[in-house]
Amino acid sequence: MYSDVFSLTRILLLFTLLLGAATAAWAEDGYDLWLRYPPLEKDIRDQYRPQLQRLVIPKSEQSPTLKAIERELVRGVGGLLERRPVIEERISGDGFVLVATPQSSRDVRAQNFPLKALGEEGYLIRATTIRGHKGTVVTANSERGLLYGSFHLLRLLQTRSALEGVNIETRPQIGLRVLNHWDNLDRSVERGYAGQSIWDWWNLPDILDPRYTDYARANAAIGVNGTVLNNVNASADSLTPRYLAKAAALADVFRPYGIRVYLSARFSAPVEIGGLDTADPKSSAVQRWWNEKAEEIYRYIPDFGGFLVKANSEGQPGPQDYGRNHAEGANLLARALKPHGGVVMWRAFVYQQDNPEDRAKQAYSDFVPLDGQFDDNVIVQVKNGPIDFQPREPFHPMFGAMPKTPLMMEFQITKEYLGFASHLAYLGPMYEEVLRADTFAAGPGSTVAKVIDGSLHGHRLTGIAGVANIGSDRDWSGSTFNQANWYVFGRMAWDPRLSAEEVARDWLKITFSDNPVLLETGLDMMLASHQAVVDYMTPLGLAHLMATGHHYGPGPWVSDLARPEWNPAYYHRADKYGIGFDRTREGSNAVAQYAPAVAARFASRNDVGDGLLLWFHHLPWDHPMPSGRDLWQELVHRYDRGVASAQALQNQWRSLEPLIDPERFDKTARLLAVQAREAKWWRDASIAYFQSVSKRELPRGSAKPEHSLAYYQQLQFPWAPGH
Ligand code: GCV
Repeated sequence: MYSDVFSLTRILLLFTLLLGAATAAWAEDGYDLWLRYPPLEKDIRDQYRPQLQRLVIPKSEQSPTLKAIERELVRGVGGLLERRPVIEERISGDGFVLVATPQSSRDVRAQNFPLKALGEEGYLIRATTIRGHKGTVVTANSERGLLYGSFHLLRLLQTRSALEGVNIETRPQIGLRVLNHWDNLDRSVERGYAGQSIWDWWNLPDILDPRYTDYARANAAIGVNGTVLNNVNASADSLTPRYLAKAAALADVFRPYGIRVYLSARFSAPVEIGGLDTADPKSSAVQRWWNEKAEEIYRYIPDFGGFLVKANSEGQPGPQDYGRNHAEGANLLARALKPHGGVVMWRAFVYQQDNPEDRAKQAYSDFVPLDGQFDDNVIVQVKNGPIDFQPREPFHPMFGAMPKTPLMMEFQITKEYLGFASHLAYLGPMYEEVLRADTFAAGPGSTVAKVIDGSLHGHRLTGIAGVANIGSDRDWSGSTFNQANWYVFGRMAWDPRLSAEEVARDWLKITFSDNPVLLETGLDMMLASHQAVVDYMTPLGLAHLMATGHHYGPGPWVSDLARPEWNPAYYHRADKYGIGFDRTREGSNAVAQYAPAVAARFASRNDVGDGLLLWFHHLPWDHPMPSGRDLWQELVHRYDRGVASAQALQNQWRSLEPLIDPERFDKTARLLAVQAREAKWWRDASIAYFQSVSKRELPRGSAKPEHSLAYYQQLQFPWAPGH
C-alpha cells in the first residue's frame, strides 16, 4: 500500500513536471512575433480545413526561396489548422493552394492572370477553379512575389479572413524597405533598449544563430527587403575582409527571404583602413580605393545592396572636411557601386555646432541647393521631422523641396525619445500623420507618401528606412507592444496608404486573438498611446526636453551644454513672459522652407493646430487657447491629460487579464506600471520647472508636483541603456 501510494505520488510528480515542461515549451514569450501559428478556434479551423488540404509548389530546381515558402506554409497551415497539408506536385483535388509563377506552372499559365502590373515583388492571391478542382492560387512574376504572397495567405488565416472568393492584387509602393540597425561591432546598440545586438559579430561567420533565419522570416512576412547591419556612426572595420566575411554569412541566410544586406560606410575609411592620407572625393587615389573596395565587397556578397552614410553630422567625417559638398561625397561612393547595381543612401541628418541658424533649418539649407547634382543611384535619406525623432514634429521641409532628387524616409522604430522600450507608444499614428501630411509641393494632395513612393516627381528609386528596435531580448523588442512598431513599419513601407488602425487590428489578432473585447480595448490603447506620450513629455509642439545624452526622463532646465542645440532650453525658450520657438518670419523663419500654403498655415497661430503650436510660435503664457484656457493652463492640462492616459492604459490592460496568456499579460502590466509612474515624473518635473519660470499658479484641481524642482534636477542615470 505504502509503495503504491509512493509510486502514485511519483507518477503524479512526473506528470506535473512533464506538464510544466510542456507548458514552458509553449510559454508565450513573444519570440514568435507575427509568425505565431497556434491552432485557431475550432469553428474557424473547420471552415478552413477543406480549403487548405493540399499544397502544390512546383519546383523545377531546388530553389532556396521555394523551399522556404514550403516550410513556412507547412508550419503555418499545419499549426493554425492543426493539420498538415499534403504536399503535391500537381493539383489532384479540391482544397489546393497552388504557389507558382506562370513559368513554373502550366496551370497558372493557362489562367492568364494579370501579373504585368505587379512588378518584381507584387503578387496575386485568388480563389479559382483549375481542371475542375476548387482552390486558391498564389502567383507572381518572381519567387520573391510568391514568398510575400504566401506570407499574406498565412496572414489571412491568422486574421480569420475568408478565403472564399479571395482576390488580392498588391505590389509594394516603395522599392527599398530597409531596417537600419544602429548596431556596433562590440554588440552594443546605439539607442537600443532590447538587449545586445542580434549580430554575434565575434562568432560570425562560423556560428549562424537560428535567430538570423527567424529575423529574415519575420521581415519577409511584412515585406522588408533590406537591412543595414551596422551603426551609421560607423566603424571602418566593417569594411575589412574579416568583417565582410561575417556580413556575407548573414547575407547568405537572408537571401532566400528576399533581404539584401547593406553596410554603413565611414567616409574616412580610405584613411583608416586604406592607408591613404586623405578621403577627399576629388582624389583619384580615394576614388580608386572605393572602386576596389566595392569590387571586393561584391566578391563576398554578389547582391550587396549598397552603402548608408552619415557624413558631416555629429562629428562623423564627410566631404565637407575637404571643402566638398554632400553631392560630391555621395557621388564618390555611388560611382564605385554603380557597375554592381548598388545604391547610396546618403543621410540628410546634419547640423553644425558653429552654425547659428535654427537647427530645424540646417539640413534643408545644406541639401536643397544640391538638388539635381546627385548621381542616379543616390537616394537622400531624410528623417521624418527637421530635428530628431521627437514625439511630435512637423514633416521635414525637404520633402517636396527636391524634385530632382529621390528622397527616402527615415523613421525611428526604436523609441529613443518616447520612453525607451518600457513605455507603450504605438507609432502607427505618428507614421500615418507624417505620410499623409500634404507638402503642397505640386499643389494640394502632394503628400509625403507621394514624395517617397516616387509618384510626385517621377522617381524610380524609392525607399523607406526604420531604425530598428531589435535586440537579443527573447521577445526581440523589449516588450510585446514594441513589436507592433516593427510590424507597422513594414506594413506601411509596403503600402504607405494603410491606416494605423487597420494594421493595429491585424497585429492584435495575430498577436493575441480576435476576441472582440480584446480587439476593442487593445485598439483603443494602441491608438491613444502615442498622443499620451506626447502629452506627458512634449505637449503642444514642445520638443527635445529630454535629459542630456541618454534622453531618458525630463530635463527642460538643461541650458549649459557646449552646443546650443543640445540644450532643451534652446527648444522651449521659456521665460517669465512666454514659451515656444518662434519660427515665423519674425523669428527663425523656418516656415519659409515649406510650400507657401503650408508655410501660411504653420505661421498662423490660429491655423497651425495645438499639436505644433509651440514648435512654430513663441507665445505669452496668457495666450488664449481654443479650449477657453490660457496657454499656461492648457500646458498643465496637457501634462495632466498625459498622466491620466497612462493610467488609463494600465486599467484597460488590467481588464484584459482573462483574455491574455499569463506571461505576456504580466510583463506588459509591469511595463505599464513603469509608464504610469514615469508619466507622472515627466509631468511633475516639467511643471515644477515651467512654473519656476512662468511664476504662475497651478490651475484649480491640478496637483502640486510631488517633489521640489531641485529634486528632479539632481536625478542622474549614468547607466541608462542605449547611450
Ligand atoms: C546614430 C540622434 C541620436 C544619435 C544618432 C543620431 C543619428 O542624435 O541621439 O544616437 O546617432 O540621431 O541619427 O545619426
